[in-house]
Amino acid sequence: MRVDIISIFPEYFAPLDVSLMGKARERGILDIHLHQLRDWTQDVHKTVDDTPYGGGPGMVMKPEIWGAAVDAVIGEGRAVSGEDTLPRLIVPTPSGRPFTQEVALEYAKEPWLLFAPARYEGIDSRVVAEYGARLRADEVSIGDYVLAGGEAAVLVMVEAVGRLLPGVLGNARSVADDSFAPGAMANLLEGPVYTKPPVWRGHEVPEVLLSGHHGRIARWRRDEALRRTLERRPELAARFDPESLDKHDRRVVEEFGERRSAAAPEGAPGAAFREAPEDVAD
Ligand code: JAH
Repeated sequence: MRVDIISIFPEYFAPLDVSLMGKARERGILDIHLHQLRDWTQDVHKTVDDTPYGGGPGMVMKPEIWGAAVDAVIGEGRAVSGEDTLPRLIVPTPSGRPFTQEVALEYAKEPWLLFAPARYEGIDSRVVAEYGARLRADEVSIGDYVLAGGEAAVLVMVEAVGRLLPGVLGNARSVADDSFAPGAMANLLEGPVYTKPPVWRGHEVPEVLLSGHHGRIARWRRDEALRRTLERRPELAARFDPESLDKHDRRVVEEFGERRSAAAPEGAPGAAFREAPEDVAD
């Protein structure tokens, strides 16, 4: 996969030389091209921003600079990747569509991604309007918080997508077992994990994991994943597909609900939030 990143801080992406992403690049699975946005400015000050129309605080990134940069990168890549190849354009912004494991899987199928992280108050909205009509352009959010710029969000997305590319993870570790992966793990958090020693500072590893009984271990892990999801992410648990819950799963969900109602009566603070999972688990 080819990945281009246009930023006023290309040095921000040094972490992509490290660990799994560094290996993927050495192996040629991930071909990352960094570009300095200021290379496409025309003035001595290399200005990339201007005051917002309509007033208000902060500065907005100028459309002409981004237009020249994106055009140049598209032209450069087409020469390499083939005449009719266009990248998927991805612009991180807190007002974007949520970036999820599903989106990561979709991006992992693309031959070419072009990331455009902004600084200041963002990029003039006509840039996404322009490229949205010429290629697929997505404004995406990695979570409900505001960063100082889109670069950190690009690092997150490149890592989430990069680890899904064939040959990046060893065969031993399947992405199908990830939390949020479609199928058996859809909407399920992973449960607790342990390694040696069997007792550490008085904390024991759950006995079932030492039993060697693979069936019981798999069942215990699924119970823990269900309970943890109900506890920490009731809005995910509310989307458990009843079809994907077996009899034992349904009992785990039911018992969790009973313990909850016993601990705090209906109407207690937070009751609505807590009881969301019961809507579908019945
Ligand atoms: C902040 C440009 N979803 C996280 C996220 C993504 C991008 C930005 N902030 C948060 C951001 C300032 C300028 C983008």
